[in-house]
Amino acid sequence: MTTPVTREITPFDGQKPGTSGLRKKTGVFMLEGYVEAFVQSIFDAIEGCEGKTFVVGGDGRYFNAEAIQTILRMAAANGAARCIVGQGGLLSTPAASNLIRQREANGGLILSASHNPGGIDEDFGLKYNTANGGPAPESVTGAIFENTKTISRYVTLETPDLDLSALGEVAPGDMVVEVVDPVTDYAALMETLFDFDAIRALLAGGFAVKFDAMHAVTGPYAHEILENRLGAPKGTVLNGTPKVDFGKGHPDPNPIWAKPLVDLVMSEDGPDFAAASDGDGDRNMILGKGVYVTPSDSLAVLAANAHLAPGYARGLAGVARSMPTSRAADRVAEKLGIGCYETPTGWKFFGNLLDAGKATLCGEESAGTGSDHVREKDGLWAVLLWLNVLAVRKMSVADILRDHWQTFGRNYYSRHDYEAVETEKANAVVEGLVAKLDGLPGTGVAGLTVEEADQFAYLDPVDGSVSEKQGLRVMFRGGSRAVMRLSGTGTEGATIRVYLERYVPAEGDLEIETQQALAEIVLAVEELTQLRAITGRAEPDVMT
Ligand code: VG1
Ligand code: CO
Repeated sequence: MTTPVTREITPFDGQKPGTSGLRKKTGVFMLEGYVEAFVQSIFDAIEGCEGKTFVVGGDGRYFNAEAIQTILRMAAANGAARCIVGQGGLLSTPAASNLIRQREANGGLILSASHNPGGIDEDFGLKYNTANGGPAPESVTGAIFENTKTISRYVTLETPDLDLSALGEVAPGDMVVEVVDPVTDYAALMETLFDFDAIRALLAGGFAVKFDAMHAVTGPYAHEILENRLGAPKGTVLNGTPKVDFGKGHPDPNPIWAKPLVDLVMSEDGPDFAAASDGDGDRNMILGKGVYVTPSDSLAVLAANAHLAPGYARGLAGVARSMPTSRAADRVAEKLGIGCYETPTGWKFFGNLLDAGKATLCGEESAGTGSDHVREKDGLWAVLLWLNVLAVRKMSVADILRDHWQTFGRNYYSRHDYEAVETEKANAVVEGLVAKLDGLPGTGVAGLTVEEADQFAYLDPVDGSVSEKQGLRVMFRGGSRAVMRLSGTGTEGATIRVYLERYVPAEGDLEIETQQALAEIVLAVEELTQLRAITGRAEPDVMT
């Protein structure tokens, strides 16, 4: 039946979008009516679907295929004109962002819980992106959440599942579903930004590369771009076939979850360059022979070298980073004489800066880097920009890093995560520090002196909107800093993130082991927050 039917429904608690859309245990998303309640709340928040075009796709995790069918039926019943869907329901987050922009769609629904594990007992997620290709801003996610509290009906069709395995158009009701190759348009965009000939020559000269797709969505993209178009040998892409459970791993490109790749580059005969991406393809980890590049350093190095790639040859308008990201990029922006912006965590805050032409490159300490080519962070894009820079500078990754530090100084940096902490305890840690902030400036902690302490609030320079309570900052004399905030992407208890940074100028010691360089700040954080005492955790679960 292609006549829309209206079904009654009662609201679900907690359908509140977090840092990047709604994330819950897969079993929660599978509750009868759960996806429907959230999707109808989205459609109502954007004033309906009549005549609109949406891009729909996901990272291929468990329940991706079923949720897409639900969304397509509802979009058709709500009057949408067209949905552009990746073949097999697959689209990386940056590729979805690109399609929204290229096809001038009204928005997109992206199914992903990103770096969180997938499977029936793991995590699922859904987020809405607006017409600029970027994650919906807080005004929209707020309206969606308000709708979820009172939703009483949804509209759908009673049609069988569509076959999304073949390219072409199908029509459930009056809406056209266009199944597209998920890779083609994205790969074409990459060719406009980078010097593929130079990268091809680098690879042909024996420069060895490994890319770990972590059994997630970037596999097909990396096979096509790195192996087919750039001529890297077969086997360059590891774990390149997307699996619904990501091979039971955490598709999180960091030294913990991508340890085999890190071990490989640290070995005698390891590759010259290696990288990994996450579940939905928007994150990246960069490694060189013998070195791990922190995401904060990666942003700074890319900002300093982007002009070497054709797409950025005109130079950068500005650089933006999330507040917890190290201030290494700020030093580059200062030297280049370009704008520098500090935003709250989450890519949605970069959208206005990119749209207004204020920032060209953006980055987050959580392995996210991107540019104004789309409105999401982009894992493979970062890999290609690095390769382009390496092809032009003809230096090793380690030498490029060393050269960078010798020019700008080094921002030693690490993030310590305490995961699945009981919510009450996590709140007690945060509230304890909040209560102290005002009295901290001028006091001594674990041998350091506090210069400033505050709760970060962001005034968007483009639309004037204000976002408060975006993390606690303690700045120490000499340029060190500790930041603390609670994660907005977890699905179990609370995750406390502690971000540690220490600046050493170019003439100082640039070769200290990172955790050792930050040890004093760790002690200061404990003295200030009693985090480990309150949570009973002796160690962080993850250090990146
Ligand atoms: C985390 C990261 C943040 C990132 C977000 C979404 O958020 O810290 O930098 O933008 O994940 O990335 P939180 O609130 O857990 O710290 V992804 O690749 O999960 O879409
Ligand atoms: Co992601």
